[in-house]
Order: sequence, then structure tokens, then C-alpha cells
Amino acid sequence: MIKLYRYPLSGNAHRVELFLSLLGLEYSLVDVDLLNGEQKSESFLKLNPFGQVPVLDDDGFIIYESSASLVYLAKKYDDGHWLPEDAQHASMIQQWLSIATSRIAAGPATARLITLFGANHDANEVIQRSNNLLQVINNHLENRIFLVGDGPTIADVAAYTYIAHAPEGNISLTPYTNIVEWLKRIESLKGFIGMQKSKVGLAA
Ligand SMILES: N[C@@H](CCC(=O)N[C@@H](CS)C(=O)NCC(=O)O)C(=O)O
Repeated sequence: MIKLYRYPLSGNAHRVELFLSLLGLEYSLVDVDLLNGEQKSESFLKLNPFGQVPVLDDDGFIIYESSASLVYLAKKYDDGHWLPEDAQHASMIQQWLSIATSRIAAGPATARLITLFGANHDANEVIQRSNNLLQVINNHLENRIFLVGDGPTIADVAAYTYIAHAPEGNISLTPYTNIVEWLKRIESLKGFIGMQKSKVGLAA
């Protein structure tokens, strides 16, 4: 049985839940109370010594990085569509997994941490950094349907959530028309599930 430890507003957890759903797998969700520090409890630290969600538990096999969880699920439960193995596709997918946990985490995900959870960062600087990143991604998506190759891959799943929720961090997606179309393409995939929207954040 697959279990996903998550927090409903965690984009890192949502990536994994989205992929479970896109693969049509059965899974159960375990909510971790991040606001009250449950992720740092002794029992949770046994699952993830870094004290964070998501944690994926597949019949006792534990993974605690969202990108690694996507790789695991694709390799175990898919026939190669979501993670093609040839050198070019595999390396380009790895490139976007890295961007998701570095530049996207430091950009739109951090902007949202400021508005939703009062994280202590310079909002203007984070928003500027996010816009620089979104421009690069928007350029990349010119004449492309998905981030890598001709079909959806785990690169799209990894990048989706925090870009879709950028407006909650006061980052408008309106100027990034290629990104807006790409988001719609992901949202129309069979099995797509969104992340709960927050009430804060102002940008369209
Ligand atoms: N690199 C990790 C990041 C995980 C992460 O930042 N989790 C956040 C929620 S989105 C968390 O658990 N924060 C609570 C804490 O750090 O105490 C991943 O991709 O899974």
C-alpha cells in the first residue's frame, strides 16, 4: 500500500500526490501538522531525518525528496513514458528536476512562503528572481508543448505546482503566455488533481 505523508498546502507534497493520481495508483494520504511542528517529532524524524514533507512510503520503502519520489514512481509503476531512459531525455528531465528543487524553490515557492506563512525574506528580491526564472521558462516553452520531448514527463510534474501557485506569492503569470498554456495542458491530463488554493496572494 502506498502512503503519502503531506501537508495540504505543501507544493513539494502536491507534486508527488499529482503524479500518484496521474499514474492512476491507489494511495492514502497522511496529513502532517506542519504548523504545530509534527514534522520534527521523534516518530516523524524516523521517516525523514530532515523533518519535512513529503515522505512516500511504498510498502515500507521510504523516500523523502519529492523529485526522488517522482523518479521512483515512474520507474516502478510506469512503462517509460513519464521518464524516458535515452541519454537526451533522461538528462533533460534531470535538469528540470534540479531546477524544480533549486530555482523554483528559491523563486515562486519562496514568494508563496512569504505571503502564506510570513517567511522572513525580501519579497521584492524574491519576486524579481521569480520573474527572471519565469521568463526563461516561458522562452523555453516557445514552440514546445511540454518541458522535455513531445509528451508529459516527470519534469512537468516537478515544475507544475509552484509555478501554477505563483500568484499566491504575488507573482502574476499573465505576461507568461507560453507558461499559461503549458499549465492548462497539464491540468487537462487524465488524473490531474490540483492543490488547495490559499486565500492570500493578489496577482492574477
Ligand atoms: N527538497 C525537499 C523540500 C521539502 C520541503 O521543503 N518541505 C516543506 C513543505 S513544502 C516542509 O516540510 N517544511 C516544514 C519544515 O521545514 O519544518 C523536497 O523536494 O521534498
